[in-house]
Amino acid sequence: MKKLLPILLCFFLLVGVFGAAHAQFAKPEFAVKYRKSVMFLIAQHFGRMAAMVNEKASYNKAVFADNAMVVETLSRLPWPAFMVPGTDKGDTALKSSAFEQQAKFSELAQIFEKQTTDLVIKAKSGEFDAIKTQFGEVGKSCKACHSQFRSQ
Ligand code: ASC
Repeated sequence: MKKLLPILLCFFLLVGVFGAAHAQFAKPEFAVKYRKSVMFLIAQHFGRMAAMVNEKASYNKAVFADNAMVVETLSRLPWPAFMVPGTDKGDTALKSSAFEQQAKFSELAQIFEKQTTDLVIKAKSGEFDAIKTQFGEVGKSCKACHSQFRSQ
């Protein structure tokens, strides 16, 4: 047992480091489904805000803020699901380069998260011009990651 202990410790440490992302999903396909589901929801709520920003729907402070809070919450969710080995193949737009540039990937993810938090702050102020500007910043942070790591 004394000899086994360091081996076991090493094993759990390695699983902890490399297995962290995919340990959250029973199957790799679930990770793909999970991140697509989150991105679908983000796009739905982003679209509802876009309609108000583009004056295709009337601006309602509470409704806008609710959507902004939903996007802020969702923005925290999908990242581990992108880092599951092997899920850059098949029915996904994820570029393999995301695995090689994990630091860049997570930097862009964190910028997006921060921009969504700033949008919530602006949304609660109800200042439409500031909201519009910040909504644009959120959009830019979506694009920055998509243009680098999404193939379509
Ligand atoms: C969306 C969506 C994107 C982003 C992007 C923001 O709703 O599907 O890819 O927003 O257009 O710039």
